[in-house]
Amino acid sequence: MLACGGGDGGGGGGITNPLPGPGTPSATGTVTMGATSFLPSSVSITRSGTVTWNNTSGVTHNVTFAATTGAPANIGDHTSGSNARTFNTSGTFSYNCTLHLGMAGSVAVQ
Ligand SMILES: [Cu+2]
Repeated sequence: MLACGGGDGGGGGGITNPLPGPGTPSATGTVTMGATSFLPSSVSITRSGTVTWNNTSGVTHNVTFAATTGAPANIGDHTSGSNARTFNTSGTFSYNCTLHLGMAGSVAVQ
């Protein structure tokens, strides 16, 4: 649950908002699939925006959405490469990798 605060180590994955106003969603988001986690675990995008999941881990993962309404198609098992999904419905869509317990994230669509 806890997603903010410390523990931001390595990789230069810090989020910098070029525009004033923290939490301003952008049209696109990028999530890196690590060995057992999604980084960042939550992203915010505007409606009709796109999130791309990059699997750079060499580990087989999937993206399985909890919601069946409003969420885009799940991303099946894969070991490398990038997959993008467009979100046309507002709301917060949580997802997980069914292969790794506790590997979960969410997409907030505004
Ligand atoms: Cu996984």
